[in-house]
Amino acid sequence: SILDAELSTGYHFRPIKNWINDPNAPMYYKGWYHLFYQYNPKGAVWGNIVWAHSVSRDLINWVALETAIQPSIKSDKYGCWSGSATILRDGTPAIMYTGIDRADINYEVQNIAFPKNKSDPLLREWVKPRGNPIIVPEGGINATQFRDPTTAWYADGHWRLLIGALSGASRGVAYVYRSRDFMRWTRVRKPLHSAPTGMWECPDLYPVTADGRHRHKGLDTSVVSGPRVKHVLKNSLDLRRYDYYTVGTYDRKTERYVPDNPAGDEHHLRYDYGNFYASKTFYDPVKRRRILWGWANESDAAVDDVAKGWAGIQAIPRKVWLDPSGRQLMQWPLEELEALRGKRPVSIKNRVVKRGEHVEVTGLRTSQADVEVSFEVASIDGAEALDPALANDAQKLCSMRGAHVEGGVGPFGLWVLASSKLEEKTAVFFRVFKAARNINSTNNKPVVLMCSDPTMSSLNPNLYKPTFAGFVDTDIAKGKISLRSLIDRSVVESFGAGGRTCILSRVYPTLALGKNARLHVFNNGKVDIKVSELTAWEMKKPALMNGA
Ligand code: DQQ
Repeated sequence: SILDAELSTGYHFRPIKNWINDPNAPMYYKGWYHLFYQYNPKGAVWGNIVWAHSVSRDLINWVALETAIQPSIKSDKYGCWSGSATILRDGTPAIMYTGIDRADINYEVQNIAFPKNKSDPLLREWVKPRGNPIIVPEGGINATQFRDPTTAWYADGHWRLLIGALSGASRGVAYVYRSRDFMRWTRVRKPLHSAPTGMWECPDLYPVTADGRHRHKGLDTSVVSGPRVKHVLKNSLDLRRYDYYTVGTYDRKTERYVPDNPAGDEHHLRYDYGNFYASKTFYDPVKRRRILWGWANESDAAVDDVAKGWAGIQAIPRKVWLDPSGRQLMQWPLEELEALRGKRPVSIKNRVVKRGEHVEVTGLRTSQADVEVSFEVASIDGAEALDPALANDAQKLCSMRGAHVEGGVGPFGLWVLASSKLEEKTAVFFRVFKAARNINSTNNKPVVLMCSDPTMSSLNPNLYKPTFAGFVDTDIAKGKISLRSLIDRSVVESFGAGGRTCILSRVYPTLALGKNARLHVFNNGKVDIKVSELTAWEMKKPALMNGA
């Protein structure tokens, strides 16, 4: 229907039809970026999983190729689940993935595949050598919760990789496997790390540098030590459906990982506080950066997905690096995306937004837009007190104090995908609390909350409209905070404070579509705020955007 077309994302990667989920084996090879992903060739719901494959020269325009990996051997007969690519020392890319080899239960084994023709930069055809599966669950491992091999790293004559698992009823585990030849793998007895969080899907372990001068540079996964090298361990929590990470130290002698913050596993730093799951990074040798891909599911009803014929998108690929504080990562949409910005941005400068006021940004279409705004807060004296019981529960705090609940300093931010009479609008905003003790702060720093509140996003009553929120580790007492939102019809992907806190929401307006979608700056706090600068660009569609 017309409505479906109006909700189809334009510059976020998505399939033309059918279901997609996890990004798999992202890599760069001979001039091309490769993205594989979990795909159901038969419908818009999860099932019949194969690896679809698209390639790009610029990470913006994508060309769909034929299915790369599909059930064809005994050890992947019932599904080709998630996995990763490793570029071997002679330049050959290898893919390791989880195969399901039984019809009755999800019995999980790990398989390997190689390109049929290494000189084809598009890597169209993949072959599964004899000897698969190459890793099977043994030694008491729960075979139904044993999947998603990572990119391997090489040191001291050995390759290592991780496999996500569940131990007992509730312990998430990342097992280390080692190999000399990439074919015969042995498990290291003690896992790399574990925590009482439930199953760890799609683990990811990679180095980052704390060296101030090279901070933005990514490191190849095999860089395991060196001056100021830290590691990030990310896990996808099956129970809670989000990706969390810690920053810590990896010791290749003991094959253990220790988070810097002893409470790290409970503190739940997240890549994204919204709809973002089963993500994976890779090292881009061309621009020497680490790139993060993540899947955003639909949040309409499954019947709507079947009706519109497709479900699932990939978030805009993000560059990730370590914040100078060393406490967390920073994320920013790849600079390549800026090529899609229209030629005539609209901008606003030094505009005070008073208590209860909202200012419409006119002069462009904002159903597909990129908006960057910096706010100034003259004083935080009028900030609300933070209820200590909610001091570490951003989501609850935001669901109780949504965009319409007047505060002291904030809520202020953007209404995106707003209808002309504002019956529909998605609020992306900040709310400032008086200095208090919370995840990011000792008593002497004001607490900043970032929210994405979709409760008013649609008049359609049959939608899941969760409020998403995270705290922002920034010093608002300095008086400034920035926000960037990528709006793409049914996606609002936002980056707070230069990429310290990110939130992706899926929304399904019924009125705020196409040219009827409006953009406003709002302030529902008691204290005036100032938009020091806002720039909004219409976003063009990439010339080629082909999922399968
Ligand atoms: N999706 C894959 C699994 C993975 C899960 C199956 C995460 O390999 O654990 O489609 O979304």
